[in-house]
Amino acid sequence: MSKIELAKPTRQQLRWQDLEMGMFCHFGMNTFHDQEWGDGTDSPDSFLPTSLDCRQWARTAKRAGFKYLILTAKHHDGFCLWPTKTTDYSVKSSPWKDGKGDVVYECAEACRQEGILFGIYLSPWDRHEPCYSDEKAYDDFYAEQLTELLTGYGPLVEVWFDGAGSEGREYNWRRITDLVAKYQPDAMIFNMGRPTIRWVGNESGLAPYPCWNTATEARVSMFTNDMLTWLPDTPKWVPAECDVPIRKLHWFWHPDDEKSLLTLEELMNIYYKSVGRGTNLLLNISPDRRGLLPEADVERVIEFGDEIKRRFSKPINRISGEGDCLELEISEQVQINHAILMEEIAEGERVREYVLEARQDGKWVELVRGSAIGHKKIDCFESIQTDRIRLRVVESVGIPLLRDFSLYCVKE
Ligand code: FUL
Repeated sequence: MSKIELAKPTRQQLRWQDLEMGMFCHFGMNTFHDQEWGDGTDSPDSFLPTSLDCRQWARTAKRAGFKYLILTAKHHDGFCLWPTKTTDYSVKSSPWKDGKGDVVYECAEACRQEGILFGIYLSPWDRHEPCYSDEKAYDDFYAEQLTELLTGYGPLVEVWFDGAGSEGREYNWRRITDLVAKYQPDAMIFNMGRPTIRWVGNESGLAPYPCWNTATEARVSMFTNDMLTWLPDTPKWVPAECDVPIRKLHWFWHPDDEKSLLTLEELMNIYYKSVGRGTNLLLNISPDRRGLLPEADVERVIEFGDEIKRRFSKPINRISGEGDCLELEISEQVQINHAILMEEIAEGERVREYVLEARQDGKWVELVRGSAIGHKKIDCFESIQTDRIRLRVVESVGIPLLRDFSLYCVKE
């Protein structure tokens, strides 16, 4: 039999995929100006959170079941949340803590104390920095900023490179991603240069189905022709991350904006279509002008975390195993309406098509037919009474290896 060459994740990608849920925090100059994309002219004088508490951000993230938090160290306006040596346009020039504060440090520390992982977003597009128009000079500037962040704040789980505003611009991606590999070899690289994880393609938090870990989008979704020449460096295994703000279309905090808060139902729909389709979910919750996550958002996101737990923390039964057919027997007749499937992805994504069936009146009844399983697939179907259910893999590459096959009965 010929050996099967399947794409496989790295140890770091495996760890990251197991995290499943991250919290994004957009905070900075925009927070104080009721805007999403500052043009880089707002005065540092306006950066004055009155009671900033990163512990509250990290505590909320942890309480709601998030395993990592990513902070916008610098957004497109160029204002830096850490006292960088590269520019005066930072917290150093603000009245907050008399210019002696460091939001990145406080946030990294808070995450460590709460036991969640920390990552950073550093916008390549910089609307403030005068040297931005000089590609070579700005590459140096950006590399220095990135090095400060990669070396000064402990282990990072992810570095988020945003493509917005950079259409047509050529950065030295090899140099940039080499820095991440050198200083933070365990960090995921989001979507640029030599990405190890990819953008799902929308900001609604919704993955298509199937969403294969080996999709080729990451190799073609870049912004310049030059970057295309780097794309062969993209590994074959590139899992997707779904990002979405908890307040519709708003990444930064805005006054009187509670009406745009997503409902619990909308969040659950996002969960089923992101984590439930094998991707990570990165949900944005923005601190307000106090430097705190607003009470309404905190309440909603905790409700969200609790609802996930309510639905999926107590399986009726579960097994793991290998082969084309895995059967779960239950000692009595029960109602079920959900199944969770997880492949042992360390050995590649093997299942290509499957059917879930339940035994009823001596016959097997089809409940769901699917293609990808990958890290996780959550299937929801009409409630059925049964004591036997099976997963039949119709098509696979190599022997299917299931890490988890579990059943649930979710009550309204
Ligand atoms: C986009 C940005 O332009 C938004 O402001 C936000 O940062 C989002 C996550 O990515 O591309």
